[in-house]
Amino acid sequence: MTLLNNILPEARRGKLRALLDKGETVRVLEAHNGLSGIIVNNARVEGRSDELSIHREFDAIWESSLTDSASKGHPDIEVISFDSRLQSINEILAVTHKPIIVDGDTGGDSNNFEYMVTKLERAGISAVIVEDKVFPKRNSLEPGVQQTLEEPEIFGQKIQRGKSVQISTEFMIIARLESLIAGKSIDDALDRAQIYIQSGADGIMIHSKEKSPSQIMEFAERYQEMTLKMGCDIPMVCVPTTYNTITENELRAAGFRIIIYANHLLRSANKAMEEVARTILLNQRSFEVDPICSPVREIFKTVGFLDVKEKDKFDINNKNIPVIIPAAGEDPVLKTELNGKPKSMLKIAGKTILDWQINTLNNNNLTDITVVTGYASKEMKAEGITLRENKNYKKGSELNSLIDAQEKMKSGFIMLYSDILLEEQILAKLITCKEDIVLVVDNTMQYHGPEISRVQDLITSKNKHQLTRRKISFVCENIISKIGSKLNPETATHEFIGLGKFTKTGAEQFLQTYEDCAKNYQGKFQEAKDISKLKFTDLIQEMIDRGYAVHFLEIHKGWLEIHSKEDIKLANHFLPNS
Ligand code: SPV
Ligand code: MG
Repeated sequence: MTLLNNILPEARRGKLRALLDKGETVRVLEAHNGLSGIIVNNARVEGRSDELSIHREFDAIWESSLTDSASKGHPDIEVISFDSRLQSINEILAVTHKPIIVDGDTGGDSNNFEYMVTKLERAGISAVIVEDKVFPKRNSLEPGVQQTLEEPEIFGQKIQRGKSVQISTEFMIIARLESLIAGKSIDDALDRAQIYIQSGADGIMIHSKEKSPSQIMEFAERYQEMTLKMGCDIPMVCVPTTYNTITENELRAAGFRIIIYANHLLRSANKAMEEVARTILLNQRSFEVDPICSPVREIFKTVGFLDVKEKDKFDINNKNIPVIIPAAGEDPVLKTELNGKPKSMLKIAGKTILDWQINTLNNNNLTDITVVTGYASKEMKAEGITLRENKNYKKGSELNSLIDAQEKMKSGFIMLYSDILLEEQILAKLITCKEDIVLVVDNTMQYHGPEISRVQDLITSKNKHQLTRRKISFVCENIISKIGSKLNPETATHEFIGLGKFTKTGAEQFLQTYEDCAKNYQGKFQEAKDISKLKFTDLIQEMIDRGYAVHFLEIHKGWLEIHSKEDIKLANHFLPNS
């Protein structure tokens, strides 16, 4: 259900009359449930056709008895109860804002019809079309069906009774002439039209199942002469299902004011569904039907699920902190393995690094993921993420890519390097940390010593690390005093794993420090040879130097980084093949 089309009954009901009063010809399309209602409501074509600029929409929705019954698997013989019809009508009302014309069938007897009018008017329906057949009617389109017409005086009284119970001046009761369907003459139809107008009908619908529009056109001409003589202007309605080569302009010229396409969304859906069912049976899989199916995401968009996803991000209970993965750089070491692709696209145990990361993040309910691309950005592919391109990735470092996504930082964020794989519990722990800036660091080096074979981002804990067996503390002492790749491994206490969390305040402090450095400094800065090459760890060190508290979350193993062929081998060994 989309909330975007929400409208109150009072605001919708009068829209049909207003259009007619403005002299517009009202174009109407059938809907039989909420989804088809949204489609009618939102459909539009814009652009140029035959040198003319066009903007077209449907003006109103037809709630058809044929398609409502058919979508419930029933014939159109008034066997679907009014309550069930009302259920479908309510579904459509809930997701649309355009005026709705309800197909009231025969309306039952006059008492039944009074209840129908009351309920429809209260719900915000603009008009009901009621046909002059005897209950229970048969659909009008099938040849060889016996059609029994009501006595015109009795039907006229039904219209009067309906008009007598409506409260607003906006609601319309349109009388539908079935003379031509029942094989009677145009004269019969005109005589009936006169009686129905005198009974208070707000509109007259003439129905025909001929392939040619000639009957309808003759009726229209004579109807206009008749109403002119009667001194009234009662709009004429048509349903060009069988005589469908005639254009809207021609019908308009003939005096029709409401044109109803009465069943086309259900018929098209039926055809597509049959084809899809047969094609799956033939191929014993669904791949072949994809081109004739809407993508699931399109349905999500139509029914408002994507709006819900957006709103969830700002929900007070939401722990869905935006995640930024700077992944723009070109990897100099794994060139052969990558074959022109970004490192995130490297496959480990059957899945790309990025897909592993998305999986881990999603399993922690982190779904707002932005990946900043640069090198071979067109090759970066994954579902359920937002991609941003940092065109200047060659000039800066991963910090520039991170800053590129700064609009995602406003309410706090998580930063994850693009080449690390980690166990889910590490993120789960990080999410619960309350401090403004928390970096995840590994303490393995305290047991095995530093690795000299590779460049590591190291940290030194502010409080001297004690290698005692047991320790307890009620104040958070995990504060970083030094961070960088050039720290003395002998005095460093931990390795930074490339994962950190910033609250709203932490993000503000981070961005302010960055802006100040970028604006006011030049040349060598922290470990960077030039301020333009400032790395994430350099900026963090600068923040520490300026007095901001940068905390760490200590872990022991549970993560891997992919920097070399050996790392790939190790990761393939540890991760389950997917
Ligand atoms: C409907 O759509 O249910 C109609 C129009 O009443 S018709 O099916 O042509 O009778
Ligand atoms: Mg009908």
